[in-house]
Amino acid sequence: MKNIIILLVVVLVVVGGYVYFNKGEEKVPVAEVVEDTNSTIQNATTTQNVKEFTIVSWMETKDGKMSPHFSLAEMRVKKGDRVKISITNTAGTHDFVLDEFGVKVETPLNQTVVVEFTADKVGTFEYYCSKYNHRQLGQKGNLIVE
Ligand SMILES: [Cu+2]
Repeated sequence: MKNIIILLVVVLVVVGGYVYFNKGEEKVPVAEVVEDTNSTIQNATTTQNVKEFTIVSWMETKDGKMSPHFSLAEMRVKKGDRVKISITNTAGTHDFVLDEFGVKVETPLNQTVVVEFTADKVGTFEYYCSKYNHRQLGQKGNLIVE
């Protein structure tokens, strides 16, 4: 009789623990996957490095002269890397163009636009702003794929 009671208690603890554990597990939110500079994307066929860059574009006026800028003059990656660029326009009218990789995005004021592509060819490629004469005024930089 004593043994049966002990057995019942054990069963209750085990079942109770199991139910409690499952309940607890349901409450845990699914973790978001955050990629950092050196993380990798694993897919069915390849493992790809992700290179992340952050660029600010803005406009200054000095002595009545417009001076448009990108905050980054150079980005260096390896062939095959997945390139992720976040562009934030903090002043003026700008876009972001990288012809060789088919990138051309508007960058509305005070918004962050993310472009993503695979650097599938080696070389030095100029990115620039195509608004007005910004490119000629120096709003450009180089993506170097090694
Ligand atoms: Cu511009």
